[in-house]
Amino acid sequence: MSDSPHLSRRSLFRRVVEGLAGLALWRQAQPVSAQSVAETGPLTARVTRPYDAETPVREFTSFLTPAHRLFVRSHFGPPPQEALTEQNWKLTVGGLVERPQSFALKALRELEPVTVTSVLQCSGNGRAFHRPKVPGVQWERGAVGNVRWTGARLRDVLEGAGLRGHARHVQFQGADRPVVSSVPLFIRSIPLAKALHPDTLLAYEMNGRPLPLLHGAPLRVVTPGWMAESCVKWLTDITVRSDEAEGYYMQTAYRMPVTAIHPQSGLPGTSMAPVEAIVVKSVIASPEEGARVGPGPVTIQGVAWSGESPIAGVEVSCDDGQTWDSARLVGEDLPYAWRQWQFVWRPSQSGEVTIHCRATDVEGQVQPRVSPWNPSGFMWNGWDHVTVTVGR
Ligand SMILES: Nc1nc2c(c(=O)[nH]1)N[C@H]1C(S)=C(S)[C@@H](COP(=O)(O)O)O[C@H]1N2
Ligand SMILES: [Mo]
Repeated sequence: MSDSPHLSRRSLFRRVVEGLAGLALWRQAQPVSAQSVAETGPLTARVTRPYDAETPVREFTSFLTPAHRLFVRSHFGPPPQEALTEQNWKLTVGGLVERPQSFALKALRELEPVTVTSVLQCSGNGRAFHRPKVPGVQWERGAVGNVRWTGARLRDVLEGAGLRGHARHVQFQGADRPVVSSVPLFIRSIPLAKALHPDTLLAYEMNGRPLPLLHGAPLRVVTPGWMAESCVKWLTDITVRSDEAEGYYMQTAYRMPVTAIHPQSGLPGTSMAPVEAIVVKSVIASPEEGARVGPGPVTIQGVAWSGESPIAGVEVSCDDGQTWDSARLVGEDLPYAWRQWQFVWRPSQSGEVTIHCRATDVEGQVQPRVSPWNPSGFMWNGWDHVTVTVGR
């Protein structure tokens, strides 16, 4: 494919350009100059320290999201570089295993490599659209991307260490640390079934190149089809446990009410479950909000995804959801990846028009007009829309 020798000149050039852009982003991501990324970078910054930034949706006209265009999110920012060098970094596997062990990156690269293309999406993507408003990073539509990950199977590492009988959850910790030591570490766990799934990876590459620092170099967890909070970056410790990880980031944060709740009712007695699978969702990448289009045919395009379930269809409405037309699903169709779609619209009148889209997956889940409200503003998947002006 892109590694074919016939393309080598062009792809080499592209790699150099992307590499430089990545390097610039990586350098600017150091706390001192995060501000300049906010002003000049290809992403829209939401928080500058640590650097949290989302992808402008016009980038979602391509199947893969390049590393330097992928949204960036972390609680404390990347660890110091020294912690991640070849000499200093290692992965430790312990807890309920027969043979606790540690790995250099080279040893992990010697295990059978697996490549999986999957959506990475922050649970807070779309938080800005919940009403009443919810505090937290005000992500709009771009805290998501589609990436080709390569790494070792987590299962191969766990089986190599030998699971003990009461192993039920697998806990992850990275090398990043809060500025103040009283703040809890970002520690997460996933149930054993997901950890042993052959598509769950310890990834060292994205889109065919080593992970950049901002995205978790040298190693991160990738749980295809699940929300990005399980995808722990700068991974250093795997601990097999009989129960879920303790601490704020597993027991308090990233949990959702199991039943719908009313914003005023509060939470007493509501049972809360960890966010896991991604829910069905689509966005319009083109035309952009506020664009002038037509008056001839207009190609509306975007992407749709639904965690562990394939997309069955995407529909478009130009009359506020009264009538819907089916879009055409195009491009690559891979499990866990997003699906591109297109619809050729022939506007019947000029002036302002709001275009909506909604996706359905093969399980029959349909993107709702508005997502259920929840106190952390997670998992927004309401119909997407852009308002355009038809005419000259
Ligand atoms: N070590 C570590 N891993 C982490 C986080 C973090 O703060 N520390 N943040 C998580 C969250 S909230 C998200 S949305 C994703 C973002 O991944 P990205 O920056 O590669 O897009 O990383 C996850 N992994
Ligand atoms: Mo997130």
